[in-house]
Amino acid sequence: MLKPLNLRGFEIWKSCLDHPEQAVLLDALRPVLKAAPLFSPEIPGGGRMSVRMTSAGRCGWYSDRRGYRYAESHPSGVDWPAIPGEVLSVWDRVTGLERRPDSCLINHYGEGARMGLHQDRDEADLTWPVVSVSLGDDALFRIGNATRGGRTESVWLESGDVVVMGGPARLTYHGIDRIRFGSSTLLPGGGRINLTLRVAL
Ligand code: MD3
Ligand code: FE
Repeated sequence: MLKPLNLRGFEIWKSCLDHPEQAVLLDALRPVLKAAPLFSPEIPGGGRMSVRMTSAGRCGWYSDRRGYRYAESHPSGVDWPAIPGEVLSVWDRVTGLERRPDSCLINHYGEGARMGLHQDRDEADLTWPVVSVSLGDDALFRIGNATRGGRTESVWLESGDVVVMGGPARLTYHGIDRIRFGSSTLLPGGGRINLTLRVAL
C-alpha cells in the first residue's frame, strides 16, 4: 500500500487489500448476507434501484416511496447483523480514527446495475469521513462537484481499492456509471460488492 491518489479531495488507495484479504472480507460477509439478504430498495419517485443492498451495524440505509433514511432493522424485521471485525479493521487502517462507523452498507452490482449521481447526506453529522471498499468487478466511478452539474472526472475502481471521502469531499456528487461485468473472479456469480462505512447516528 503506497500513498493514496487524490482526486477532488477523494483519497483513493489503489490495491489497498491484496487478494487473500479480499477473500477474507468476502467470507466475513457471507453470514451477514445470509441473515440480512440483499434487496432492491424502492425509490421515492417510483421504481426500484438496480443495485441490490443490505447493511450491517446499528442502523442500515433504507429507501422506500416515503424517502431515504437509516432504519433500525432489515425489511424482514431482523436486526442488522454486526459489522464484521475484518471490515472495521479496514476503517481503522485508512482513517486512524478512534470513532468507528455504526453502519456498513453492502451494495451489490449485477450486470447492468448502476448508481446515478447523488450526495450522501442522510447521516446526522457530515463531518465524519466515509470509507468505500470495492470487491469484484471493476466499476467506473464518477466524481462531480459540491452542487449538481459542472464537469465530472471518472476513475475505474478495482477489487481491493479503498476510497476515503472526508473534509469538503464528503458532500461531493458521485455515482457508478457501469461495471465491467465478469472482469473479476472474486465473486462466484460475477458482479461487484461495495462496502460503504459511515458514522450515521
Ligand atoms: C462520496 N456507493 O452507497 S462508493 C453509496 O460504489 C455509494 O456503491 C457507490 O455512493 C458504490 O452511497 C460509491 C464511494 C462513495 C461512498 C460514499 C460517499 C463516495 C462518496 C460519500 C460522500 C462522498
Ligand atoms: Fe453515495
